[in-house]
Amino acid sequence: MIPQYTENLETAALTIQQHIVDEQRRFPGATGEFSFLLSGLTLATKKIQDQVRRAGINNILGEFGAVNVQGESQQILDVYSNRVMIQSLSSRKSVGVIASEEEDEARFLNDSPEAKYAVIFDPLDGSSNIDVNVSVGTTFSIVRRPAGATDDDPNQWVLQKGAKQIGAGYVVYGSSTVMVYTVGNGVHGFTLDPGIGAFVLTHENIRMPRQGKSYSVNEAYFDNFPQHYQDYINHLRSGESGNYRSRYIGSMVADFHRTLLRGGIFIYPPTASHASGKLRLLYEANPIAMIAEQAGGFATDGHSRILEVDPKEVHQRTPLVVGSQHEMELFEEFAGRRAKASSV
Ligand code: P6P
Repeated sequence: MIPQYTENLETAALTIQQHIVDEQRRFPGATGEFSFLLSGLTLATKKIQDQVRRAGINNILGEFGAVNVQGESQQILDVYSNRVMIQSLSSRKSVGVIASEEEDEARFLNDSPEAKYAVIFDPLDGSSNIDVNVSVGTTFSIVRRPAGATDDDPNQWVLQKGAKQIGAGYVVYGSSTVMVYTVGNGVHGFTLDPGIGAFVLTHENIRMPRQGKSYSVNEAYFDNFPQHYQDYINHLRSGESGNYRSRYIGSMVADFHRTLLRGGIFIYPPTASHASGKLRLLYEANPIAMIAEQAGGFATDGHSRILEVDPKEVHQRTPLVVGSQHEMELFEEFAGRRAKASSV
């Protein structure tokens, strides 16, 4: 019996622009500027995916020949993606401030009176994987200009707890290009339809399964993990909580997207080379944490809820433990055992 291909015309035709307009209605007094902001992000990521998909053809692979503020060698696509994000957001007068993994500091983008949002993003996370055709991603976080913010310090706009985000999301450039976003009303996924050049609704109201079947961590650093991380991972390996398998792509957005859809846990612990974790709080952990919680999961830095961490600087790093309720509750138990052990 050949399964009949049945296109669900209703959802396939619902574009992200239409969805955003519907969601916009949740913001009292919003005048369409938030929708226009989000459309800037969808436009930018369509341009980025166009280059990512042709990276080996259009001679855009490899190193740019500069080092970013993180001390990491910038890939040509990092620089391109950053420019595209800034260019798209520059035409959104509601965006007053941007911060980017590829920019040394947060900066003002528009000084228009309508400027009320800051957008914080990693234009191309995992870009070193592109040369070997592994999925990469873009992450973004949107916050409102806080009351009392002055017009001379962009950090006042961006250094806010993740709980203050009014929107967050990512695009994973994988076997297909999928944008996942939330504005606090559930999590929704859209797949780019190359035929019409639009993101169309394919994953409405995503819910993270209560328990998954995989854990995701770079086991090469296992011996450097804090003890309770090692004990937790050994427990998952033991089969006592189920037959877990290990899945690790080395591209946070891809590893998290699998965790969001299938459940399980993604962990980037403190390591010898990154004692505070490798991932950045503002534009990697925070958007991922908002998505996870909106989908019924949870995210911590190993001790505290990610969305309650008070940022001190734009490129601040953090450990990240994010996943399904079951795996996260189990991790808390192991963290608690460590806390008890260290207090004796
Ligand atoms: P490691 C990619 O470089 C990245 O920032 C994340 O996307 C990914 O989760 C992590 O680093 C991988 O780091 O140390 O496992 O190679």
